[in-house]
Amino acid sequence: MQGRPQNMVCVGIGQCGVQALNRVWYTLMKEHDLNFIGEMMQPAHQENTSILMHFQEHTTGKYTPRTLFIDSDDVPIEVLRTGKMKNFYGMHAFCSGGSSCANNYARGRYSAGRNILDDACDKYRTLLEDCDRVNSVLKINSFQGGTGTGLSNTLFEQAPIPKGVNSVSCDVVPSPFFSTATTNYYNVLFGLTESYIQFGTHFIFDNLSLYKKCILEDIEDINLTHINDILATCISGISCPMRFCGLNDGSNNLKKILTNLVPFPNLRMILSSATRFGSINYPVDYAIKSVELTCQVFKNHHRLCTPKLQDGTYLACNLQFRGQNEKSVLIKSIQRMYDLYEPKFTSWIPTPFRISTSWKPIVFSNDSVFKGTMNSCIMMSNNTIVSEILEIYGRNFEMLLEKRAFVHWYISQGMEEGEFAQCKESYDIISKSYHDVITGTGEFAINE
Ligand SMILES: Nc1nc2c(ncn2[C@@H]2O[C@H](COP(=O)(O)OP(=O)(O)OP(=O)(O)O)[C@@H](O)[C@H]2O)c(=O)[nH]1
Ligand SMILES: [Mg+2]
Repeated sequence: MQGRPQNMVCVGIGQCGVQALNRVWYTLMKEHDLNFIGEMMQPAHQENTSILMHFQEHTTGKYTPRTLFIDSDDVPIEVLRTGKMKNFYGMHAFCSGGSSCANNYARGRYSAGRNILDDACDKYRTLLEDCDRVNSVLKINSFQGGTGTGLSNTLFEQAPIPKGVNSVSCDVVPSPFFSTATTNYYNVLFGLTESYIQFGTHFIFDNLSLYKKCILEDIEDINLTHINDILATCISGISCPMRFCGLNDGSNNLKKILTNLVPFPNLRMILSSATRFGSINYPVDYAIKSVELTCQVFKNHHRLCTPKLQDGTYLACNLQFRGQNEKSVLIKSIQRMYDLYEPKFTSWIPTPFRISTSWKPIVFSNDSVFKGTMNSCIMMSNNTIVSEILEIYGRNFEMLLEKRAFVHWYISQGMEEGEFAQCKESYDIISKSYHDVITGTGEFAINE
């Protein structure tokens, strides 16, 4: 990284957002060789200013994360406030209230969430002001509870992302086949439609796929920390090519990655797949051939979100190689993968691949079951198969709404009934964009 370093601010909202972001910081701490009080362990080894992307440097020589953890419920925040990382974060990194939003978007937007909104806005604005050159805002939340959806939407409405700043929303969405709450489908539609206006790109994950990925990595007694470690690797990986650039990749920046992934403004949901986290059964120093790595990441079972990518059409694809990989071989690897698997790519984007490399292999904190590997690959792709889950969410929302099931809980927190229909209308526009690109109709019609 050259010149003035660019800064990224990370915000976790709701229990899922808070816990997943915590694991992201474990990863970043390890990547930048910091200890639990934010001191660099071997300063001589830190050869550039890349650390300033995620950390603020103090005259004492310590580094504090540019981050904010927000939850209307005090419990997940209290765990961090009193835990191992308490001195790492500092007290201004936390914002919590007295009660959860009980899986109700309206509580996050209009009632319980409001109690901590001012504090959250102030702390978020201060974070931005403390940046030397803010380049991006990244938020993590689940689209299932009331805080991650309702409070998140209000926060970024009150304190919008500054103009020109990249915005990435990392969303844990409900699996279409397994749900942890009956009101999920209201929350996901309300959360997504507003967040779509506020954030430029949405990276979509779901816990069922992450769970299956843990099984594939031979993890036993899988829990949320394992799932969050996989999430954390992918999320911290978004800024990795900028912090640990590959050969000839000095000009890597987030804008380039996002620009290449989003061909039309409404098609901005990104699906990820990843391979090789280094579970117990693999020797840590075993590097597999780049061609094998590239082929693996295109297989359905390495995806981190429910839709099967091979059933859809890829619009664009960013392959991020980490660790020991040689760029000249990577291009041949993609060609080989193409010949073997023939993934469907749209014909009207002639060069759909973007490769980014990072010399830093993926690492995990010492307490993780994952051990890291010599080389790995994360694929971020824009694929029309997203329409499959969008349709399921839309249908489930309609089914609930037809009977007005659970609606009274939302109304009792200050929501107007008309907001349900408005939300569905906005949602249908997003959903239709994906449908149109598949069928070649609407604004994507070729011969209209
Ligand atoms: N990946 C992951 N998912 C989580 C975690 N904690 C909760 N979830 C999932 O997130 C969904 C519920 O969202 P939460 O984040 O708990 O909800 P919230 O935003 O706190 O909202 P309220 O609790 O309703 O105020 C459920 O599907 C959980 O399984 C976590 O640490 N990691
Ligand atoms: Mg909660």
